[in-house]
Amino acid sequence: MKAAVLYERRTPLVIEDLDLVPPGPGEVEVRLVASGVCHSDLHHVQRDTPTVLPVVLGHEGAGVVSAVGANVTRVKPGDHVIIAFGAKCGECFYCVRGMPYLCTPANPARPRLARGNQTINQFLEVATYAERTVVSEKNVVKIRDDAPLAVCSLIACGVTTGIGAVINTAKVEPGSNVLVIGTGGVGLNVVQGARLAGAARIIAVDVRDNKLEFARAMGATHLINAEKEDVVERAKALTGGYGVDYAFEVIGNPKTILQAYESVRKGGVAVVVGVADENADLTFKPVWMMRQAKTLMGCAYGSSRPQVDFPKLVDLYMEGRIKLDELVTRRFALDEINEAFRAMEAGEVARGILDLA
Ligand code: PAD
Ligand code: ZN
Repeated sequence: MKAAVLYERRTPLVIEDLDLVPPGPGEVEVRLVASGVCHSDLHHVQRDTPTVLPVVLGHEGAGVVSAVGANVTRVKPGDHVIIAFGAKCGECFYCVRGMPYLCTPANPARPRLARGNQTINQFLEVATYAERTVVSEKNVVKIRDDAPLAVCSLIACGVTTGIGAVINTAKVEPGSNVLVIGTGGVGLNVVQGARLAGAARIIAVDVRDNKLEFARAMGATHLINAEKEDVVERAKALTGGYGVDYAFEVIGNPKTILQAYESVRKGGVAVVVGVADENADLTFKPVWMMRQAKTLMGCAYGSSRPQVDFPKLVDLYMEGRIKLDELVTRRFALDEINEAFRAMEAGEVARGILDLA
């Protein structure tokens, strides 16, 4: 089966024919229909990260179960599933406390991909830039058959992370003023999460006007182009001089994390969704923490519980309460993955998806 392999940092992914193991006990094989292209994948191409190469990237996938191993009870062949990334053991310190997004399993998953004698790793235990994948049954979430699988792939990361950051992590109350810095594939979902939560002002910040227009379509009430205006000053001016109740940083840049923190009012909350470089540092004056009683918090995977949250998000989409189709501004074939990365970096797309079926 074909998959996109990263052999070396800062080089293009290579489309290869790989061997995929048949599903073992507790594992399932999924024929992928689509995978969203997330900036988190590109980070591992461009940055030095702990991810071990060679690796098949991709972590925003959905498809149809094609085979199941022994003792699998959660799904059967033919079921439509969205694949949750990262270990989801269900038994570790974090999983039993309802925080599967922090799962720290006792044992790593077995190798499932190879090219001849060479083992190829699965990014985040899912590897969705491929025609098929084998994952733990704990990583698949069955969804209703009438939901279009291709756009539902976005629920595997961007949608769940963005909406989850608002609803689960920050718990934004109706009437709040919300700032979203970086309105790409994930940030646009923070915008629609804020709309869903009943936020009053939803102030979108980006450096590109086309991204700000996407943000308007997702529910932003005010737009700030950070290249042309001072973000902190504008955020304060739009909130009676106080600052916003909640700010979300969805880029992964220490400068914009600080901007988020400075834009919130006393007692407000700044949430870091963006993934910063491994070696990045952030300096700020801790006296603010007390004097202004602000909170700076992190958000992994929208603090989500995929088995609970994915089907709910699918229902919200099917009822017209959240938008997915509008996020998909371009579709690519698997062998166009490097072009999909380029388009994302150039800011041309809201979210790109790979059609894999
Ligand atoms: P994206 O490239 O689609 O969006 C990033 C956006 O930020 C683009 O619209 C840029 O124009 C904009 N931008 C860049 N620099 C600035 C700036 N200085 N000021 C304002 N806007 C700017 O990426 P994405 O939405 O796929 O991912 C965004 C980040 O979120 C990235 O770091 C990714 O790794 C992270 C992420 N985190 C989680 C999580 O669990 N916390 C999940 C998924 C993605
Ligand atoms: Zn992602």
